[in-house]
Amino acid sequence: MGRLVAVSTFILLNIAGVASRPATTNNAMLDIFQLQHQSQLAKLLPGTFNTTGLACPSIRKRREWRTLSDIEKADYISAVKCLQSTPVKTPQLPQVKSLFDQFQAVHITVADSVHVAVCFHPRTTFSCSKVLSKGQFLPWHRYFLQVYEKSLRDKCSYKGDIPYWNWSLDVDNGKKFSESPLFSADAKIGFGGDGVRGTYVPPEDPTGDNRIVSPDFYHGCVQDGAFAGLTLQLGPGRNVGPHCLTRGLDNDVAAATLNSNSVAYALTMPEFESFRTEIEGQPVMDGPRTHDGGHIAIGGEMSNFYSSPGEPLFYLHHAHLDHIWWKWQNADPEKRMYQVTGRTTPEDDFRNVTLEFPLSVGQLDPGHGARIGDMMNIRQQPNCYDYE
Ligand SMILES: *[C@@H]1O[C@H](CO)[C@@H](O)[C@H](O)[C@H]1NC(C)=O
Ligand SMILES: *[C@@H]1O[C@H](CO)[C@@H](O)[C@H](O)[C@H]1NC(C)=O
Ligand SMILES: *[C@@H]1O[C@H](CO)[C@@H](O)[C@H](O)[C@H]1NC(C)=O
Ligand SMILES: [Cu+2]
Repeated sequence: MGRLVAVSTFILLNIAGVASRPATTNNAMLDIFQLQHQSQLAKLLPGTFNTTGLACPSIRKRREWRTLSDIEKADYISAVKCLQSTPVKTPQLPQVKSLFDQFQAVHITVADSVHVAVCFHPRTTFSCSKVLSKGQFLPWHRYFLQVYEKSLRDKCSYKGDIPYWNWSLDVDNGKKFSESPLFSADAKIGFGGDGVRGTYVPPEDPTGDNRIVSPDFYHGCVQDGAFAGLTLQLGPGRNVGPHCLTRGLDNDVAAATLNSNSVAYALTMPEFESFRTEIEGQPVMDGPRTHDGGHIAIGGEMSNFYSSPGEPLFYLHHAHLDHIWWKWQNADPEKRMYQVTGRTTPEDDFRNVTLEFPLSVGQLDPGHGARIGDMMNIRQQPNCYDYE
């Protein structure tokens, strides 16, 4: 039950007391702090969409994983494997070897700007009482997922959409999360199961810079399913160096955070401000909620604040969060469709985000970018998708 108490790895504030282990030699810290600063990001964003609000020629439908046929599941998984072997011309970080790595690298680069603002970094100047999450969290991930979906289609001939994972189906009525069909060991249509104990030792993180909490979150390498033997170049945290995809499933965290009641409760929030914090979880909330609960329940790479997109399930988890946000928007579209709030930075002179606020996905969409306003209505351009 340790992961439900106070502070999770996903938003970890204080690393003191983590068991010491020999440092792994192939890991070196990346110094990317400069890039994370919002004013730097703004400079990288000359372009935005000019079609926002126009009607869509057609609207694609994202579907729940288990409603896909076995052929559709296999197509999705082979497209992801194709991303994992597609080279990139302009790597976001020098260690990037594939387009799949590139997505992870971009998330590592911007995580401090798009997730919670936390006082963990030794070079930050604001005080630890300013632990507040950022308004761009949901819109940024909406953009990131669409860029991922476009890469699957444009570079890997995928014809479908990103599936979403309604994990409530796996935890309601006393079911065990670890028995979800998504963790199937099938090499064509399964994402594989828990990490195998004794196959992985997480790197040391004495300063807490990488937010690797405890070896308990890293049971070991995933050794079955379609991603058995996957080698990641980035992570965990901002460490770099080849390592396996890790997991550490936790049924208790899943049961507590991913059930239908938790989602229904979030949907009762009257304002974007309370909705987004209820979804995102710690450290604004006193314990994990659906967003961080899903990250923590899968554990391993997925539980890491920076490097979580190294976990192929990241995209299905975030698609469902996007789905829930869309449900919330649609419950009162007049008021909620374009409602955004939340700090832009943790400093005292913060602004709330506005619809003009820039979102960057770095080298995944160089010289371009989106504004929050471009991402609000998924049934209009430039988005053109919906959920069923
Ligand atoms: C958007 O910009 C592109 C070029 O940047 C241009 O070709 C296109 O016509 C513009 N569309 C609209 C609706 O203004
Ligand atoms: C997810 O599944 C639960 C449990 O069956 C269901 O109640 C809920 O409506 C589903 N969520 C969405 C957003 O479709
Ligand atoms: C930001 O938005 C919140 C929630 O709507 C509001 O209470 C607060 O006054 C706003 N702060 C600033 C600086 O605009
Ligand atoms: Cu994220």
